[in-house]
Amino acid sequence: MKRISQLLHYNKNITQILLTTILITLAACQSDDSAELSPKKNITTFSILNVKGTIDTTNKTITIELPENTDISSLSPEISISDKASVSPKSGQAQDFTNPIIYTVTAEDKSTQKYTVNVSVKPSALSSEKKILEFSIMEVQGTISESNKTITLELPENTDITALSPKITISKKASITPVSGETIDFTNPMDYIVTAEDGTSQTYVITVTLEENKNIYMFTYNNKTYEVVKEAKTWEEASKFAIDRDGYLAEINNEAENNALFDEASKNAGIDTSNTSAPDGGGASYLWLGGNDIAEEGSWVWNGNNDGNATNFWKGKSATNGGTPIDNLYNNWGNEPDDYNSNQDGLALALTQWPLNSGHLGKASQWNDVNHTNKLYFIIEFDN
Ligand SMILES: [Ca+2]
Ligand SMILES: [Ca+2]
Ligand SMILES: [Ca+2]
Repeated sequence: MKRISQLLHYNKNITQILLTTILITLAACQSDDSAELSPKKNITTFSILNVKGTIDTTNKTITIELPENTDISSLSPEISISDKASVSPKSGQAQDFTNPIIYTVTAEDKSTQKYTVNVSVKPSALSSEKKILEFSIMEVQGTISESNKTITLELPENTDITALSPKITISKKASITPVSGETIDFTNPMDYIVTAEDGTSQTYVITVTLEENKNIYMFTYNNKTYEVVKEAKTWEEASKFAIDRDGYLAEINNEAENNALFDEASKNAGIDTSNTSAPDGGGASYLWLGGNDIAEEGSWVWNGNNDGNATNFWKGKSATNGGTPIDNLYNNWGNEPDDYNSNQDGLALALTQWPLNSGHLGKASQWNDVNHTNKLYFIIEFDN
């Protein structure tokens, strides 16, 4: 009997142990079920155009700065999140990031976490470019030396250098003073200042020169400068041309000067005599000198700068017809002047005899009065 009761007691203990085991196991099973659903809901990486965002895990914000000039109105981020979580909007889905966007991560256990994503664009740096890229005047391109910061231009010889309007191209976002198109006096080299967007500046020096006139033959005699101008002009036009060059039509004061000018003009100046002939001077070739009797017939004056302030050197027609020098001043008229057809008022130095075929009226190096509206080459004299 005692053995039976012992056995029963034993059985009761086993039953208790079994029950306890089952309960524990059940409880354990229950707690294992809830542990399987993950609460994790982090964004672990967030990048746009390969630029990684900075994730603030405390404030749940993400900031990204994209390269300057990036269009942020439609960008597709690459997003990594916690295992078993999901994110909305999805990774790879294009968004307009003009304003902050909220991304919601949902954990496996359905709990959620919001992240605010702020995208900004790097401000474009201020340009330091300050170059003159092109500089032209009247379609002539200047030669730019970037190392010396100089620009040189050579313009046609008759250009008025005192009022020119350059066309200028400069670096983007830069400015220039004086501005393109402004009328400038280039008599002296001119400073142009280019200022970059960032405020730095540099100065270019522009030098404008005029082409040499290939029609001018220059020589010196007795320490004075002369020019033979191989452009056919009336006496007045020739005088104006001489004045514009700060000279005057040559005034011959003695035989040596006459010989020197004739020699240079006939031997060295390269004149094609057929281009400077006077029909009313026997068809011969001539060069204008500074004398005329325009103001008063028969009153010959040296007035090479045509200012009316003249030196009277001859009165009347040829010597054989009663003409006389004034104050013993030099002349080389020969048989002239004759005021042929009553309209010969300009003094010309003959390069050939006249008339051209016979020469019975005059010879090369002598003077003749011819119509002052003839178009002839001329000689300029300069006071040094
Ligand atoms: Ca002289
Ligand atoms: Ca005359
Ligand atoms: Ca004559």
